Amino acid sequence: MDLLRETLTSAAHEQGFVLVGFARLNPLSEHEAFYRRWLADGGNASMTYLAKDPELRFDPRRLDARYKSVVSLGYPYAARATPTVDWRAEMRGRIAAYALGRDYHDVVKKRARAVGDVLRRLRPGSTTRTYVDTGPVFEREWASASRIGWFGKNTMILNREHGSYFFLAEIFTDVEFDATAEPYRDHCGTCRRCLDLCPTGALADGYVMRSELCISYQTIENRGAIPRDLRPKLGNWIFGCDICNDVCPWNDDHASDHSAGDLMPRLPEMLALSEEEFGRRFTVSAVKRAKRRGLLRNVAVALGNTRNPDAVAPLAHSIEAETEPLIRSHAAWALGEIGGSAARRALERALHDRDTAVRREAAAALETN
Ligand code: B12
Repeated sequence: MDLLRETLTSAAHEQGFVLVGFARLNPLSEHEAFYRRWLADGGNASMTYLAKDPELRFDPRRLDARYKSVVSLGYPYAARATPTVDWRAEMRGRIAAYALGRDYHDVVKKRARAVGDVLRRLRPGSTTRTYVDTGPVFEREWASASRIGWFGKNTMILNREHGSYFFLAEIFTDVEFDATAEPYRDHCGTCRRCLDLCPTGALADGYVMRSELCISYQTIENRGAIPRDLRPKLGNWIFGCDICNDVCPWNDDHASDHSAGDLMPRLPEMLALSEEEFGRRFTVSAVKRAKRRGLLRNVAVALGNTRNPDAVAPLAHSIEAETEPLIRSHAAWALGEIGGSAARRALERALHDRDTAVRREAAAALETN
């Protein structure tokens, strides 16, 4: 390894990155047909930004013709073992491990920029631009081209030592670097655990992820109603999902024990969060992306999935007091899942709600009770 790479790699390690790789910024033509087909089949669901600027995604040099290489970085985060609490009895939701603590967009970007600063100091006059989930960039393609891991069947970049619990960051630069060592071999083999154990069947053979079926998509990116047939399959996930990472054998040694706490917040308290409380609690967290209305919609669904009669009171109260129809309509669905006379009474009141979607959900829920 030449001195520049070596120094930059140490600088990245100092910033907490465990994976560092280099690649030429050659246009990504190999998977263009795959991506266009994925979009045409609606793989991106409502994430229309993914269909924008495909030419920039395939060739970052169109962003800036000076770019010649990419430095790909992997920043680890702690996988969380599922606490051994009965989430139905205790009425606890579950938040994806990546969203605990400070928003990674801020943390990782700052650290990646610091690595870019080192590069510009070592090569005066050079240019760098850093991405962490923030631009028209196929981050996993560059990670794979930079050989920091392989593109797994769960569509994550996997590394033998670090599993898949790491974020990706890229530094595009006009400094010339060749690709790191040998291509990273695929180690998924015949394993299909992620495909078979995804509760919604969001992953298909051939590295295909159908976003509209992904729990992560539904709980974070979907701004509207969650399709009814998917709701029971969401279990207690209220922001993101870790299943296709948790079940991966390459992550076996990474889960640390963790108490319920932030990982599994109590659902009744979450359903009662005001806009101000939501802001205070999640302002530095990635969870703010779902906004209060999205998060509390998910909380209502998870409360329904507990099938716990103790969830009736908070759900009935939400239908009375909540101003957001999206949350009230999902609370009505949840009451239908739990059933019983108190739930029915609340649903009968909801038949007179001022919002049609809420009335429709209440009527549908009463039909099954
Ligand atoms: C949109 C998005 C999502 C969507 C769609 C997910 C998806 N699989 O595409 C949703 C909301 C569902 C999502 C969920 C999650 N995401 Co996300 N997401 C993104 C985002 C912003 C864009 C991804 C994208 O362009 N998707 C479209 C697909 C088609 O693109 P792609 O797979 O990268 O594209 C190429 C490959 O498919 C390739 N290809 C096809 N076949 C093959 C075969 C081989 C061998 C190779 C090498 C390539 C290849 O061709 C495509 C075109 O070139 C990226 C950040 C970024 N800008 O890249 C983060 C990112 C992928 N997400 C990330 C994370 C952490 C998650 C979650 C784990 C969060 C959570 N716990 O809930 C889940 C995991 C779900 C999953 N299995 O993907 C990390 C992944 C880190 C890693 N180690 O791989 C990223 C990179 C963010 C980051 N900076 O760290 N995400």
